[in-house]
Amino acid sequence: MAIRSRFLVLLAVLAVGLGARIAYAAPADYVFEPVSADVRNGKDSEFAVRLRNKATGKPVEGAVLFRTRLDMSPDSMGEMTAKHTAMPSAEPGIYKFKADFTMAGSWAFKLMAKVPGEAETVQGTVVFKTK
Ligand SMILES: [Cu+2]
Repeated sequence: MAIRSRFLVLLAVLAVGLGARIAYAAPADYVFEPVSADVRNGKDSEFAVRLRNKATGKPVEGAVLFRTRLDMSPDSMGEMTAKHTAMPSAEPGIYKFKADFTMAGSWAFKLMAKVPGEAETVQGTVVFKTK
C-alpha cells in the first residue's frame, strides 16, 4: 500500500512537471514591439516590429505574419484603416512594412503570426504614433 501511494505521488510530480513544460512554450511567450514607436505621417511611410521570445529575450526569425490590420482604434477610430505592405528585412527578428497613413495620431498594428516551433498562432498588437 505504501509503495502504491509513493508511485501515485511520483506520477503526480511528473504530471505537474509536464504541465509546466507545456505552459512554457506558449504563444504568450512571444511579444511584438515597435522598433520605433514614432512614425512619419503620410504615404510610403516605413515602420517595423520586432518579434521577441520573452523567455530567452532573443529576436525570433522566420515568423510568417498574416491578417495584418492598421487602424486608429487607440484614438477611438477603429474603422479608420491604412493600406500597408510587407517589405524585406535583413535584420533577424525584425519585420518591416510601409503604409499610407492618412492622419496624425495613434495607430494600432494588429497581426497574427506563425512562429517556427510554436504550434499555436501568436497574436500581437503594436501601437505607433504618426506625426
Ligand atoms: Cu483617424
